[in-house]
Amino acid sequence: MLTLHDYPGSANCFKVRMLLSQLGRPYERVHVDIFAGDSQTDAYLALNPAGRTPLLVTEAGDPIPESGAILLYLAEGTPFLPDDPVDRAHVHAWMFFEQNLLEPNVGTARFWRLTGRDAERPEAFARHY
Ligand SMILES: N[C@@H](CCC(=O)N[C@@H](CS)C(=O)NCC(=O)O)C(=O)O
Repeated sequence: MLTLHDYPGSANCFKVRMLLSQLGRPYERVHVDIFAGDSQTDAYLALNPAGRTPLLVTEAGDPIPESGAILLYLAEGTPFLPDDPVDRAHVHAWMFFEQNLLEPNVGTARFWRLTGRDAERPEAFARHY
């Protein structure tokens, strides 16, 4: 079975959970408490040297870090990743846009709000361009 190493407040993890749900793929969810250091243990860093969530481990035991790489892996062979090169480029364009503009702004603010740390991070809620 697929295993998703996941932090609930993470927008990057949320994207992966959404696609798994859309695809109806069963998976085991492992809660990584990043504020308790779970993502910095030797065992976790052996799977993802960047020490970040999400991390997907395939049925064959291969670890895949980075939400975009995970989404592309899961979407392969499904209507979420079309074969036509232009259609596929549009999927990639949206994914780059999301990581460059949405994630650092909306995703980050969501993260600090959901983790109850928003008062410590006013810069995350300042106007961004
Ligand atoms: N580009 C990465 C970003 C991953 C990332 O920044 N994850 C955050 C949660 S949203 C994390 O695990 N932070 C823990 C830390 O920085 O120690 C992705 O899309 O997966």
